[in-house]
Amino acid sequence: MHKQTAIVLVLLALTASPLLAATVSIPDDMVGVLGDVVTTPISVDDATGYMSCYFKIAYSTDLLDLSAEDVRLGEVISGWTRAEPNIDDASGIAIFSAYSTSPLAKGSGDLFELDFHVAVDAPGVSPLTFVRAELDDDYPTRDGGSIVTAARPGDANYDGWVDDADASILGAHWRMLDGATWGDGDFNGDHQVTDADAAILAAHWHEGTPPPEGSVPEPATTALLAAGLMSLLAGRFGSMRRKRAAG
Ligand SMILES: [Ca+2]
Ligand SMILES: [Ca+2]
Repeated sequence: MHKQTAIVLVLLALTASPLLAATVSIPDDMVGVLGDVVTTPISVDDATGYMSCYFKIAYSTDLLDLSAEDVRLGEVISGWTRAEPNIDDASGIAIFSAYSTSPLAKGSGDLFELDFHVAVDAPGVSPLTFVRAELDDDYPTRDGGSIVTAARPGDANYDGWVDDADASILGAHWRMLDGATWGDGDFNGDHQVTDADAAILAAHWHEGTPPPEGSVPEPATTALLAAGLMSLLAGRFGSMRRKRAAG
């Protein structure tokens, strides 16, 4: 093949190929506290030039509840018109969309934010997946095989029971000051494992349902760890009191 012919063929192929598709995504592995709200962003890497978006997502209604007013426009499309969401509470399907009369000048960030209400007393895991996603007439790449875990405060290992196993996890990540997750012992979502998280764990000590026989720890270990946790907290609050008294 002549070099010129090859170049022409490559140019033709490039002209015929569609623009690189945008990617829409749901964060991986979110944790919602029982009885609380877990806000789920639906983000896009680049929706520049688009004038509408449409989403259909699936979730478990055993764990998560969503109403029309819980579907909010994200900052990327804050000026758009939101169509009334269609939420099927029986099957756990939510359909929502928005549109504008002018194309997006810049389009990276959150398109929507969904405020899921987590069940009060049903620890477990819900899938959260895209069934369909459209930007105008395009089908963006979908990055969202996500799950939402409904967890009891302090339950770092998600077994539905707050005990020394969770205290050990928290202890192992003690003073982790960056990038901490729920599974490390960060129960207040500040990405750090500190006394604030230890206080949450202590406040929910032995809440939930103990795991089946055989995985229950030795009482002595439990008492020892609980005592350690309490003295740690007492030390912390004691020093705060001393500082106040001194000042
Ligand atoms: Ca646990
Ligand atoms: Ca924390």
